[in-house]
Amino acid sequence: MLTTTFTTFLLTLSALTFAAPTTTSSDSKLPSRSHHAPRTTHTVVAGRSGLQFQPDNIVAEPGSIVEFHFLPANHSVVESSFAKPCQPKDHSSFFSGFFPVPAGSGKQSAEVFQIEVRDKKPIWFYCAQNNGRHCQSGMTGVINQNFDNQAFSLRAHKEKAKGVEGPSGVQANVQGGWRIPNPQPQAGF
Ligand SMILES: *[C@@H]1O[C@H](CO)[C@@H](O)[C@H](O)[C@H]1NC(C)=O
Ligand SMILES: [Cu+2]
Repeated sequence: MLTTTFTTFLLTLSALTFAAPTTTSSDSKLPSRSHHAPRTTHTVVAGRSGLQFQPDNIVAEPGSIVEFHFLPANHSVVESSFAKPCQPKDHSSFFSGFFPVPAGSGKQSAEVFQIEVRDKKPIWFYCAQNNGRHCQSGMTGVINQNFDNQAFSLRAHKEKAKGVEGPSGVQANVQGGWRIPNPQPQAGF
């Protein structure tokens, strides 16, 4: 009798375990989306047609996602300020890490880096690859530029970046976003 009850208990337990919702590893790194409408995702490609992000001037609503894809050879994305290109804005600036992709492979990185846009303030970013001085050579961009003030335009920022003499800075660790398996490996080609 006792054994039967115990067996029933175990069966119930395993049924419950089975019924528990499963999450994929990529979902588990993202904030819960269950009570929101699907988010808009803006795709940005690093390294297509040379040292640039495409697009490099993005308008994105708060709550949307910007998803960086990386083509050959070895790019990254870091948040900077307008005034100091090629350097992390502060200790909390996002950093994707580097994405080495063999040149001529016809592929993009197996992972992407996503950030969430939290408000309408401009977000400046650059690639921190010093081998070839990517930031100084044009690999900078902005989300939600202030179009009313040309003193703070992407063009003005790129001019400043050209003049940066020292190397670009990185953060110690990947932070400020989600490095996840590439959900759209054809995006950007
Ligand atoms: C990619 O670039 C980073 C930064 O320059 C470097 O540390 C890393 O070794 C590079 N990886 C490859 C595979 O070239
Ligand atoms: Cu780069």
